[in-house]
Amino acid sequence: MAATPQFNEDLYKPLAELDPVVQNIIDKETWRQFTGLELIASENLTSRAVMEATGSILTNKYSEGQPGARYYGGNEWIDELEILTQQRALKAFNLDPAKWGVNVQPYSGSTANFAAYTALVDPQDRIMGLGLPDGGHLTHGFYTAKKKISASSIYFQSLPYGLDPSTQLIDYKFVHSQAQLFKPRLIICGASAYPRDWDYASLKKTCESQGAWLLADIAHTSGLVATGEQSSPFEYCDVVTTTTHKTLRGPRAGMIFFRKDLENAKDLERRVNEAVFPACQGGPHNNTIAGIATALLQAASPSFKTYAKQVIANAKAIADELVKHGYTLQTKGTDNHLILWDLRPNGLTGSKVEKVCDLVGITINKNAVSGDKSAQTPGGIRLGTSAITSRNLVESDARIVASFLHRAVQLTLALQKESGSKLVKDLVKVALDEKSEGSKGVKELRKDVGAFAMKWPLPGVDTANLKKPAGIDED
Ligand code: DSN
Repeated sequence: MAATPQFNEDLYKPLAELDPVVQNIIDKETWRQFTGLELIASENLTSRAVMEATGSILTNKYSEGQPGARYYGGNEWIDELEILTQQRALKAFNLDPAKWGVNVQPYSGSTANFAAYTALVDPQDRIMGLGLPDGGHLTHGFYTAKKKISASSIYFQSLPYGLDPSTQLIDYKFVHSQAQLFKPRLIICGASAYPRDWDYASLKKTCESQGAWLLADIAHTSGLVATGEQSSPFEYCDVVTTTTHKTLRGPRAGMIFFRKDLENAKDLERRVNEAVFPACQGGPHNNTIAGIATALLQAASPSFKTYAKQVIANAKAIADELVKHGYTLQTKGTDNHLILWDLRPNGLTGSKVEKVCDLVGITINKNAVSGDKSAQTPGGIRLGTSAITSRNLVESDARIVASFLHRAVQLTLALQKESGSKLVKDLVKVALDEKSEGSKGVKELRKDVGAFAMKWPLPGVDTANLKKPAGIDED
């Protein structure tokens, strides 16, 4: 082996030696994930194998184009990888390759959605999606009275639909009547914060009445759809987008499925592929595509079906416990991996509870609940069970998690009272003040959450030998 010249020596050093600052940040984040409870509904803990694939040498390669038709040489093995990933994607969702195709190049769910819209409709065409305050995603056409927020409302005319306020379920009749007036070219279904399943058949009828495309964004539920735990959109939709890192438990990326059995099938396939590249993206991230392939192999396994069932059972167990404590859940419970908790009846905002949960090692996010006016100070929080289920928790453990959440909410109320203020920053000041009553409660709960969380493994991490890294100052 030829000697390494000095100008290249850095290329061969491990991260910890070359860049201890970044290594320390990774170590601190590992510690946070190990010692805390991850309840963000859009997150999960991917496998060791997926992390090995995403951290691989495949990151070096450019492969703009499609397998067999690239703009760069040297893509023999990348072609094999991308074709394998496509095959596994169709298999994981039980799709016939004669009827469905898939593009596995999108960098994320947002870019997958924008590419899908680019493929299906023209600029300034009319689209309808579930409104953000009702649980929809930003990319489904969100805007406010003052501002077009998402590119999907900047480049298209968007009319959001919403929930029936009495049931907090999608009001399909209202969607239908709105569509008769608005005449959209595309209806988007799927959500970021909706605890129930979808009636794709009803939306298909609405689309047929207008000659509109039907697109399902199953980013949140794709792992549950693949395992048959949520109904499948593939029977009714023309295009289905998803992320790969939520309930599907892969690396951070997206996919677009498109029908191949329509009259203009070839055209749709070409439009989707060209919308991804060259319209919206450059070179695919091949290391990530390898991670998707591995995650899809796992998602097609019998153990993943058991995992998906457990995700839902855990969400139901937490929901039941919270209802027993007298709390208000949107739609009174859940059928999937997430829970929307309305804190307004308790006199709290989602921001306050999110902050206190952060202080005690429970990671959640504030979320709008039905009737909320502002996404900045929403009245609820969103919880999800994908990540804790990846750490092996079952229902009896999920009930303990619910008891921590109950304590966190009661603590938030006590801190609010002690601070004598409605402002989050005043509440945090009290929580961090060594002399306050509230700070004792914070410390106690942090200790209990930490002791509980550290009993569970963290995929890809040798937790038995994990040491608290420098820069973490808690006991
Ligand atoms: N940010 C994701 C979520 O939390 O639902 C979607 O992009």
